[in-house]
Amino acid sequence: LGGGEARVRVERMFGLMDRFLTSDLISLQKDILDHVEYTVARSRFSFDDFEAYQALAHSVRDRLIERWHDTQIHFKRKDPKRIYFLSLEFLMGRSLSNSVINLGIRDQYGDALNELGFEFEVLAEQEGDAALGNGGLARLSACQMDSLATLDYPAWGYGLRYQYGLFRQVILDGYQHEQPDYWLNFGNPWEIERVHVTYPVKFYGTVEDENFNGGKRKVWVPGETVEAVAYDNPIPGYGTRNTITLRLWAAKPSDQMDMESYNTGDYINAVVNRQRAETISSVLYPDDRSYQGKELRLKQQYFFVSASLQDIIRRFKDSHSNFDDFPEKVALQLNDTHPSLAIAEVMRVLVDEEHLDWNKAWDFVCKIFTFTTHTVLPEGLEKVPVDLLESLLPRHLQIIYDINFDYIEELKKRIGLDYDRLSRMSIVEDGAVKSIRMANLAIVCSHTVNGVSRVHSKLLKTRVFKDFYELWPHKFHYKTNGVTQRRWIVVSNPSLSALISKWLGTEAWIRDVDLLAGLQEHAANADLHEEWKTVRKVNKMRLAEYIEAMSGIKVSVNAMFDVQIKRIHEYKRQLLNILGIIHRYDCIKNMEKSDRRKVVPRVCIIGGKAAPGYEVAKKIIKLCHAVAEKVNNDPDVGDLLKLVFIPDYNVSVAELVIPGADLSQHISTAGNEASGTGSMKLLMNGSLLLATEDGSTVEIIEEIGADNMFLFGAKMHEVPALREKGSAFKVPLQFARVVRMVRDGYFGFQDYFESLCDKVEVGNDFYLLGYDFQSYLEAQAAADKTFVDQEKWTRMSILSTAGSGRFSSDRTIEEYAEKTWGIEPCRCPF
Ligand code: B1N
Repeated sequence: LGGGEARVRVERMFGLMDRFLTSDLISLQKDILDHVEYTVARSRFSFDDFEAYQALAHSVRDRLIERWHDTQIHFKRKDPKRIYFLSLEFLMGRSLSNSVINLGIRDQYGDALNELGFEFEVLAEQEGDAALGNGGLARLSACQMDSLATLDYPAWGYGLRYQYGLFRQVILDGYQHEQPDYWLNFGNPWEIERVHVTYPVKFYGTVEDENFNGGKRKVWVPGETVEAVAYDNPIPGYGTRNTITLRLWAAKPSDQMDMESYNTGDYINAVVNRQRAETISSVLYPDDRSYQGKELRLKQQYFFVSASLQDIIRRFKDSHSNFDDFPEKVALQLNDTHPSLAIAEVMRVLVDEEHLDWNKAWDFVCKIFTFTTHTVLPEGLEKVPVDLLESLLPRHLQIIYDINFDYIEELKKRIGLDYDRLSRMSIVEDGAVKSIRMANLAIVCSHTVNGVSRVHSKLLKTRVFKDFYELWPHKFHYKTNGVTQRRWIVVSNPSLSALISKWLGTEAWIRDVDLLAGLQEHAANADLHEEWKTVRKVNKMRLAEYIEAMSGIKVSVNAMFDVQIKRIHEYKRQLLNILGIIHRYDCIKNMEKSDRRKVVPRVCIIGGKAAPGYEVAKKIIKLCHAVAEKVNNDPDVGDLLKLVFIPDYNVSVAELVIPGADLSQHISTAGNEASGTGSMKLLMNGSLLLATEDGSTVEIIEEIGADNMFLFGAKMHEVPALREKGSAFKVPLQFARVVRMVRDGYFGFQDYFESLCDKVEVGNDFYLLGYDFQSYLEAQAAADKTFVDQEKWTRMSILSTAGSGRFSSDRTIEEYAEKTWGIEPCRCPF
């Protein structure tokens, strides 16, 4: 084109593009209806709630995309140091409400829909959860993405786009059954498929020597190639234009796959075989503890790590002609050990493909990796069998061996020939099954190792990673977890949110959560008390409706709603809760009728999934149902006690349950919960905590005071000795009695529960239910007593919210940014 013609075209284009989508009533309505017609392809005169939701979601997505483009262009122009957050799990839940709130157009959408005859809340209910994770670790990643966006950090999240998220829990006759969560069935408006952002990921094959520059070098000749396709999920910040990327990878067959079979003419089989590639990203492993050394899991780990690193290095090379600035521009965060193959992969790419000198590459690795561990138990740490790694990733195994060799030589210089210690600290474990200790690899190669709460970090230093701490004390830190107040107050509890803003006189706490402390001065104000109680009651009514719709059980909102919601684990002690409920039931049954008036009515709510192969956890679920069956149908009990199991606990169920909880239980055996984040969400929402001094509860106590909650149980330092003692301490009679009731078949299913009862018998009671039972009952009694005094309860509730500021993921992320990653905000101009 001639110069003039080109200019006219460009001007014409800019003329058309020089506007952003506006969010006035008419524009929103027009956009929604356009999406009904052109995206969902329904007539604008005839569409249902789900179709309306889809259209609404697409109109929000358009607005997200604008900001997201601007942010990416801004990042590119500024070229700041970037943080890449690698995690195998993200538990995002729903996106609609969160997005419009962060974009600041929730009310506009509400009004626009009302005029069209729809209610925002009703349409929001149409959305399914994105459940690409198991529990706390995965939801933490999601909260941290929200904070990274809100605080304007140049961040990318990388993970896997599983086709099947965490299984759906269905309860039949009180037993858990698992059903696949094929969440993409109805499309996903919150992602953008990037058909052109694909990378080949290679597996298997051999390592060969190749002549190079007069010497030899190693080259990996892979045996199988799979294609990774990017799906981008824009993550909007609140009160900022910044919208960052969560990039999830899906596996697709590669054109390079099975060329051999095509050549030999076996066309049909070759096509069928191609489909196998997709299994890599097909399903999330539903077990959040035990590591089974399965090939598919390892393939998932390498698949997402390899694709992410190709993407990261490509982005770096786009604006840099050599690697000199690599550590100044790139920070790689390992969310637990799951992505730690990234270490070997960076070495391989830099040395084998970019031909950097080994020592230089190693120097980079040591500067860019940071590692956060979420585990307490040494047996929870991942170990990959060498045979498996050798067959799947032969070059990576060699690299890990080479790293280990250099490291052990260095170690010998530092600590001498203490072979026991050397072997404990080695990355390679020589045992019956020779394996790679992924945590050791991550610690050796990361410049910072973070725990997720102060006591967790202490356990890491004194027990789990003691040897490493003594060698490199400077590496060990902690960043106490946090949760985002945007989702956990503003989205899930709008009436509390409005109340807080009213009494603080500002909405600024939504970005600056420390301002919540301002509620303290009103904690005794009678007007606030009234409003606080009203909000809480309305939330309880909403929860009561849900309970009735789901289980047919009618509950009274005047009762105390006592909630325990989290994955089912022995160490989290849902069993202690159930045995406590049996005791309460037993007391009601045995008391004089006239005394029953004094009982504080309770609705005990338990929710959570058991890993499909975790028999004990599944028995706990069944026991809960068996006890509920008896208690809920006993006319002697009536409204004094109800037990409800909420099936299929997930993020959106949490959003409903948490605002309605009066009391919440966080009762793990001290020293077992690395942090715990559910407690923080409940605390923010004004629930009182009944808890052991474990994980982050210890820090919650510092913020709100021990007298503002109900604490009980053995302390962390007492637990090891108590376990040693075994049968030497006395178990209270009430405990023996409730266990006997279960054992004797009082709730039926005698044979089935026998092994569960064995687990808490004297001498066998690893999680110390018997030891803690007495003080547990006392804490429960204290909660009852306080509940009767509604003024005191309400004050404590207000002080819980007021004291929750420290547990925002904004604080966590700021600490990571400043102290661990060395990154700075990069705010997109409005
Ligand atoms: O991570 C949370 C903590 O608040 C919890 O205390 C902790 O239990 C949890 C393997 C895990 N630790 N380890 C896992 C998840 C998935 C998996 O495949 C382990 N999750 C935790 C956030 O720090």
